[in-house]
Amino acid sequence: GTGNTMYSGTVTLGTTQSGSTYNLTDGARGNHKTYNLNRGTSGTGTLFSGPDDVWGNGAASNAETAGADAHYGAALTWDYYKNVHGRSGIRGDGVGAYSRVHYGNNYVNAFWSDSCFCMTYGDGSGNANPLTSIDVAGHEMTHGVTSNTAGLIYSGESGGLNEATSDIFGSTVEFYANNASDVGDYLIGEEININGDGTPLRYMDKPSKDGASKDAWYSGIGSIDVHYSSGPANHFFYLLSEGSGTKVINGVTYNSPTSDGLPVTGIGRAKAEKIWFRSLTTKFTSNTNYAAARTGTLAAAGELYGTTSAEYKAVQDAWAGVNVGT
Ligand code: ASN
Ligand code: ZN
Ligand code: CA
Repeated sequence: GTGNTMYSGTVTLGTTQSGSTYNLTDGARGNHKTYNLNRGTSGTGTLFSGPDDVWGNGAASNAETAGADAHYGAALTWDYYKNVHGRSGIRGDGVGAYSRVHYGNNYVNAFWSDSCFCMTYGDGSGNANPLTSIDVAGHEMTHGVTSNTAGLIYSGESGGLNEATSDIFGSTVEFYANNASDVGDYLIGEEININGDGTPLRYMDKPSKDGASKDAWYSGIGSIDVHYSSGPANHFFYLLSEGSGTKVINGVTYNSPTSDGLPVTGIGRAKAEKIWFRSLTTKFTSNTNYAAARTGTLAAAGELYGTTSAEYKAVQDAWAGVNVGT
Protein backbone atom coordinates (compact mmCIF):
# COMPACT_ATOMS: atom_id res chain seq x y z
CA GLY A 1 0.00 0.00 0.00
CA THR A 2 0.85 3.67 -0.03
CA GLY A 3 1.24 5.73 3.13
CA ASN A 4 0.95 9.51 3.03
CA THR A 5 2.75 10.13 6.29
CA MET A 6 3.16 13.24 8.40
CA TYR A 7 6.93 12.93 8.89
CA SER A 8 8.30 10.72 6.12
CA GLY A 9 6.49 11.75 2.96
CA THR A 10 4.94 9.12 0.69
CA VAL A 11 6.11 5.62 1.60
CA THR A 12 5.31 2.01 0.80
CA LEU A 13 3.48 0.10 3.53
CA GLY A 14 3.05 -3.63 4.02
CA THR A 15 -0.69 -4.27 3.97
CA THR A 16 -3.10 -7.20 3.58
CA GLN A 17 -6.11 -7.55 1.31
CA SER A 18 -9.17 -9.20 2.78
CA GLY A 19 -12.02 -9.55 0.31
CA SER A 20 -12.71 -6.07 -1.03
CA THR A 21 -10.91 -4.23 1.77
CA TYR A 22 -7.31 -3.68 2.82
CA ASN A 23 -5.85 -3.43 6.30
CA LEU A 24 -2.62 -2.49 8.06
CA THR A 25 -1.22 -5.97 8.58
CA ASP A 26 2.36 -6.36 7.40
CA GLY A 27 2.73 -9.95 6.23
CA ALA A 28 6.45 -9.56 5.50
CA ARG A 29 7.19 -8.44 9.08
CA GLY A 30 5.61 -10.98 11.38
CA ASN A 31 2.07 -9.72 10.64
CA HIS A 32 2.72 -6.49 12.52
CA LYS A 33 -0.65 -4.68 12.77
CA THR A 34 -1.59 -1.07 13.40
CA TYR A 35 -4.79 -0.17 15.26
CA ASN A 36 -6.81 3.01 15.81
CA LEU A 37 -7.65 3.56 19.49
CA ASN A 38 -9.75 6.59 18.47
CA ARG A 39 -8.98 8.31 21.82
CA GLY A 40 -9.55 5.23 23.90
CA THR A 41 -6.95 4.06 26.40
CA SER A 42 -7.44 0.29 26.52
CA GLY A 43 -7.84 -2.69 24.24
CA THR A 44 -6.87 -2.50 20.60
CA GLY A 45 -9.60 -0.27 19.14
CA THR A 46 -10.02 -1.11 15.45
CA LEU A 47 -7.55 -2.42 12.93
CA PHE A 48 -6.99 0.24 10.27
CA SER A 49 -8.89 -0.94 7.21
CA GLY A 50 -10.56 0.56 4.19
CA PRO A 51 -11.64 0.13 0.59
CA ASP A 52 -8.42 1.39 -0.96
CA ASP A 53 -4.77 0.72 -0.18
CA VAL A 54 -3.87 4.38 0.42
CA TRP A 55 -3.38 5.48 4.03
CA GLY A 56 -3.55 9.03 5.34
CA ASN A 57 -3.04 12.34 3.58
CA GLY A 58 -0.01 13.70 5.41
CA ALA A 59 -2.09 15.80 7.83
CA ALA A 60 -2.75 14.98 11.47
CA SER A 61 -6.44 15.77 10.97
CA ASN A 62 -6.79 12.62 8.86
CA ALA A 63 -7.05 9.70 11.31
CA GLU A 64 -5.15 7.35 9.01
CA THR A 65 -2.06 9.56 8.87
CA ALA A 66 -0.79 8.60 12.34
CA GLY A 67 -1.49 4.97 11.42
CA ALA A 68 0.66 5.32 8.30
CA ASP A 69 3.54 6.87 10.26
CA ALA A 70 3.40 4.25 13.02
CA HIS A 71 3.14 1.36 10.55
CA TYR A 72 6.11 2.72 8.61
CA GLY A 73 8.21 3.26 11.78
CA ALA A 74 7.52 -0.31 12.89
CA ALA A 75 8.49 -1.66 9.45
CA LEU A 76 11.75 0.30 9.45
CA THR A 77 12.60 -0.89 12.94
CA TRP A 78 11.87 -4.48 11.93
CA ASP A 79 14.06 -4.11 8.83
CA TYR A 80 16.85 -2.44 10.80
CA TYR A 81 17.09 -5.25 13.37
CA LYS A 82 16.78 -7.91 10.67
CA ASN A 83 19.19 -6.48 8.12
CA VAL A 84 21.76 -4.83 10.38
CA HIS A 85 21.76 -7.17 13.39
CA GLY A 86 20.24 -10.39 12.06
CA ARG A 87 17.42 -10.27 14.62
CA SER A 88 13.97 -11.24 13.42
CA GLY A 89 11.45 -9.23 15.43
CA ILE A 90 11.54 -7.94 18.98
CA ARG A 91 11.86 -11.41 20.51
CA GLY A 92 13.99 -12.71 17.67
CA ASP A 93 11.29 -15.28 16.85
CA GLY A 94 9.85 -13.72 13.68
CA VAL A 95 6.64 -12.68 15.40
CA GLY A 96 5.44 -9.10 14.91
CA ALA A 97 4.17 -6.80 17.63
CA TYR A 98 1.42 -4.26 17.04
CA SER A 99 0.99 -0.49 17.21
CA ARG A 100 -1.88 1.58 18.60
CA VAL A 101 -2.33 5.24 17.64
CA HIS A 102 -4.67 8.03 18.82
CA TYR A 103 -4.27 7.01 22.46
CA GLY A 104 -6.39 9.16 24.80
CA ASN A 105 -6.88 12.90 24.48
CA ASN A 106 -3.93 15.24 23.93
CA TYR A 107 -1.53 12.58 25.17
CA VAL A 108 2.07 13.81 24.77
CA ASN A 109 3.99 10.55 24.94
CA ALA A 110 4.46 7.13 23.42
CA PHE A 111 5.30 3.89 25.18
CA TRP A 112 6.15 0.25 24.80
CA SER A 113 4.35 -2.34 26.94
CA ASP A 114 5.72 -5.82 27.59
CA SER A 115 2.30 -7.04 28.70
CA CYS A 116 0.53 -6.30 25.40
CA PHE A 117 3.74 -6.72 23.35
CA CYS A 118 2.70 -3.47 21.69
CA MET A 119 3.56 0.19 21.36
CA THR A 120 1.23 3.11 21.76
CA TYR A 121 1.30 6.69 20.50
CA GLY A 122 -0.44 9.85 21.66
CA ASP A 123 -1.59 12.67 19.39
CA GLY A 124 0.33 15.40 21.22
CA SER A 125 -1.19 18.66 22.40
CA GLY A 126 -0.73 22.34 21.65
CA ASN A 127 2.68 22.70 20.03
CA ALA A 128 3.49 19.02 20.47
CA ASN A 129 2.88 17.04 17.29
CA PRO A 130 1.76 13.39 17.13
CA LEU A 131 4.46 11.18 18.63
CA THR A 132 4.73 8.95 15.55
CA SER A 133 8.18 9.91 14.22
CA ILE A 134 10.73 7.30 13.14
CA ASP A 135 13.10 7.80 16.08
CA VAL A 136 10.25 7.53 18.58
CA ALA A 137 9.05 4.29 16.96
CA GLY A 138 12.59 2.90 17.05
CA HIS A 139 13.00 4.04 20.65
CA GLU A 140 9.81 2.39 21.86
CA MET A 141 10.27 -0.90 19.99
CA THR A 142 13.81 -1.07 21.31
CA HIS A 143 12.39 -1.14 24.85
CA GLY A 144 10.87 -4.45 23.75
CA VAL A 145 14.21 -5.71 22.46
CA THR A 146 15.94 -4.70 25.70
CA SER A 147 13.26 -6.47 27.77
CA ASN A 148 13.80 -9.63 25.77
CA THR A 149 17.63 -9.53 25.90
CA ALA A 150 19.61 -7.84 28.68
CA GLY A 151 16.46 -7.04 30.65
CA LEU A 152 18.03 -3.86 32.05
CA ILE A 153 15.97 -2.87 35.10
CA TYR A 154 14.22 0.46 34.51
CA SER A 155 15.70 2.32 37.49
CA GLY A 156 19.13 3.32 38.73
CA GLU A 157 22.09 3.13 36.34
CA SER A 158 20.64 0.12 34.51
CA GLY A 159 17.55 2.27 33.83
CA GLY A 160 19.73 4.96 32.26
CA LEU A 161 21.39 2.31 30.10
CA ASN A 162 17.94 0.97 29.14
CA GLU A 163 16.81 4.45 28.05
CA ALA A 164 20.09 5.10 26.22
CA THR A 165 19.72 1.82 24.34
CA SER A 166 16.35 3.06 23.07
CA ASP A 167 17.78 6.44 22.07
CA ILE A 168 20.79 4.80 20.40
CA PHE A 169 18.74 2.45 18.25
CA GLY A 170 15.98 5.04 17.74
CA SER A 171 18.66 7.18 16.17
CA THR A 172 20.26 4.39 14.15
CA VAL A 173 16.84 3.34 12.80
CA GLU A 174 16.32 6.92 11.64
CA PHE A 175 19.70 6.86 9.86
CA TYR A 176 18.89 3.44 8.41
CA ALA A 177 15.60 4.75 6.98
CA ASN A 178 17.54 7.20 4.81
CA ASN A 179 14.25 9.02 4.34
CA ALA A 180 14.57 12.39 2.58
CA SER A 181 11.81 13.92 4.71
CA ASP A 182 13.30 12.76 8.01
CA VAL A 183 17.06 12.53 7.64
CA GLY A 184 19.14 10.71 10.25
CA ASP A 185 20.48 12.61 13.23
CA TYR A 186 21.71 12.21 16.79
CA LEU A 187 18.69 14.10 18.10
CA ILE A 188 15.66 12.41 19.63
CA GLY A 189 12.13 13.59 18.89
CA GLU A 190 13.07 16.67 16.86
CA GLU A 191 9.84 16.39 14.83
CA ILE A 192 7.60 16.42 17.88
CA ASN A 193 8.41 20.03 18.95
CA ILE A 194 7.63 19.04 22.51
CA ASN A 195 9.26 22.21 23.90
CA GLY A 196 7.39 24.47 21.50
CA ASP A 197 10.59 26.09 20.23
CA GLY A 198 11.69 23.54 17.65
CA THR A 199 14.27 21.88 19.91
CA PRO A 200 14.48 18.09 20.25
CA LEU A 201 13.77 16.09 23.36
CA ARG A 202 17.38 14.88 23.66
CA TYR A 203 20.84 15.51 22.15
CA MET A 204 23.33 12.67 21.96
CA ASP A 205 26.43 14.76 21.16
CA LYS A 206 26.00 16.85 24.30
CA PRO A 207 23.08 15.55 26.39
CA SER A 208 23.15 18.50 28.82
CA LYS A 209 21.81 20.74 26.04
CA ASP A 210 18.31 19.63 27.11
CA GLY A 211 18.87 21.27 30.49
CA ALA A 212 18.57 18.06 32.51
CA SER A 213 20.53 15.14 31.02
CA LYS A 214 24.10 14.48 32.14
CA ASP A 215 27.09 14.52 29.79
CA ALA A 216 29.22 12.37 32.06
CA TRP A 217 28.91 9.75 34.78
CA TYR A 218 29.15 10.73 38.45
CA SER A 219 28.53 8.85 41.66
CA GLY A 220 24.81 9.29 42.35
CA ILE A 221 23.66 9.47 38.71
CA GLY A 222 21.58 6.38 39.44
CA SER A 223 19.15 8.44 41.50
CA ILE A 224 18.00 10.79 38.71
CA ASP A 225 15.29 10.09 36.10
CA VAL A 226 16.32 7.37 33.64
CA HIS A 227 15.71 9.77 30.72
CA TYR A 228 18.54 11.93 32.12
CA SER A 229 20.91 9.26 33.45
CA SER A 230 20.89 7.95 29.88
CA GLY A 231 23.05 10.94 28.98
CA PRO A 232 26.53 9.45 29.46
CA ALA A 233 25.68 6.36 27.39
CA ASN A 234 24.11 8.42 24.61
CA HIS A 235 27.19 10.64 24.68
CA PHE A 236 29.47 7.57 24.66
CA PHE A 237 27.69 6.27 21.55
CA TYR A 238 28.01 9.61 19.78
CA LEU A 239 31.72 9.90 20.64
CA LEU A 240 32.39 6.31 19.60
CA SER A 241 30.61 6.81 16.28
CA GLU A 242 31.62 10.31 15.28
CA GLY A 243 34.41 11.40 17.60
CA SER A 244 34.75 14.51 19.73
CA GLY A 245 34.64 18.10 18.53
CA THR A 246 32.59 19.76 15.82
CA LYS A 247 31.03 17.85 12.94
CA VAL A 248 28.21 18.48 10.47
CA ILE A 249 26.09 15.46 9.55
CA ASN A 250 23.06 15.73 7.23
CA GLY A 251 23.00 19.47 7.81
CA VAL A 252 23.05 19.31 11.62
CA THR A 253 26.07 20.73 13.47
CA TYR A 254 27.24 18.74 16.49
CA ASN A 255 29.82 19.77 19.05
CA SER A 256 30.72 16.96 21.38
CA PRO A 257 32.95 17.63 24.39
CA THR A 258 34.77 15.06 26.54
CA SER A 259 34.89 15.14 30.32
CA ASP A 260 38.63 14.42 30.36
CA GLY A 261 39.40 17.00 27.69
CA LEU A 262 41.07 14.34 25.51
CA PRO A 263 39.99 13.82 21.92
CA VAL A 264 38.12 10.71 20.74
CA THR A 265 38.48 9.43 17.19
CA GLY A 266 35.17 7.99 15.99
CA ILE A 267 34.94 4.55 14.35
CA GLY A 268 31.70 5.23 12.46
CA ARG A 269 28.13 4.38 13.31
CA ALA A 270 28.18 1.02 11.53
CA LYS A 271 30.80 -0.37 13.92
CA ALA A 272 29.49 1.42 17.00
CA GLU A 273 25.99 -0.02 16.58
CA LYS A 274 27.44 -3.53 16.20
CA ILE A 275 29.35 -3.10 19.46
CA TRP A 276 26.28 -1.83 21.36
CA PHE A 277 23.99 -4.55 20.00
CA ARG A 278 26.48 -7.31 20.82
CA SER A 279 26.85 -5.87 24.31
CA LEU A 280 23.08 -5.65 24.82
CA THR A 281 22.47 -9.20 23.66
CA THR A 282 25.49 -11.04 25.02
CA LYS A 283 27.11 -8.96 27.80
CA PHE A 284 24.60 -6.78 29.62
CA THR A 285 22.29 -8.22 32.27
CA SER A 286 19.42 -6.79 34.31
CA ASN A 287 21.74 -5.09 36.81
CA THR A 288 24.42 -3.77 34.47
CA ASN A 289 25.66 -0.38 35.62
CA TYR A 290 27.97 2.09 33.86
CA ALA A 291 31.17 0.38 34.98
CA ALA A 292 29.83 -2.97 33.75
CA ALA A 293 28.66 -1.41 30.50
CA ARG A 294 32.24 -0.30 29.90
CA THR A 295 33.52 -3.83 30.58
CA GLY A 296 30.79 -5.33 28.39
CA THR A 297 31.37 -3.04 25.43
CA LEU A 298 35.12 -3.63 25.63
CA ALA A 299 34.52 -7.38 25.59
CA ALA A 300 32.20 -7.01 22.59
CA ALA A 301 34.66 -4.77 20.75
CA GLY A 302 37.45 -7.24 21.50
CA GLU A 303 35.43 -10.10 20.03
CA LEU A 304 34.43 -8.12 16.97
CA TYR A 305 37.67 -6.28 16.19
CA GLY A 306 40.40 -7.56 18.49
CA THR A 307 41.80 -6.09 21.69
CA THR A 308 44.64 -4.30 19.90
CA SER A 309 42.31 -2.67 17.38
CA ALA A 310 41.54 1.01 16.88
CA GLU A 311 37.91 0.12 17.61
CA TYR A 312 38.82 -1.28 21.05
CA LYS A 313 40.86 1.82 21.87
CA ALA A 314 38.01 4.07 20.72
CA VAL A 315 35.66 2.29 23.15
CA GLN A 316 38.15 2.97 25.97
CA ASP A 317 38.56 6.60 24.93
CA ALA A 318 34.83 7.24 24.50
CA TRP A 319 34.06 5.88 27.98
CA ALA A 320 36.90 7.97 29.42
CA GLY A 321 35.29 10.93 27.67
CA VAL A 322 32.13 10.44 29.72
CA ASN A 323 34.01 9.79 32.99
CA VAL A 324 33.63 6.01 33.03
CA GLY A 325 36.91 4.18 33.71
CA THR A 326 40.17 5.70 32.60
N1 ASN B 1 8.23 7.52 26.02
C1 ASN B 1 8.74 7.15 27.32
C2 ASN B 1 9.90 6.20 27.14
O1 ASN B 1 9.90 5.38 26.26
C3 ASN B 1 7.72 6.52 28.14
C4 ASN B 1 8.28 6.21 29.46
O2 ASN B 1 8.60 7.09 30.23
N2 ASN B 1 8.49 4.94 29.73
O3 ASN B 1 10.82 6.24 27.89
ZN1 ZN C 1 12.14 5.13 26.66
CA1 CA D 1 15.98 12.05 15.35
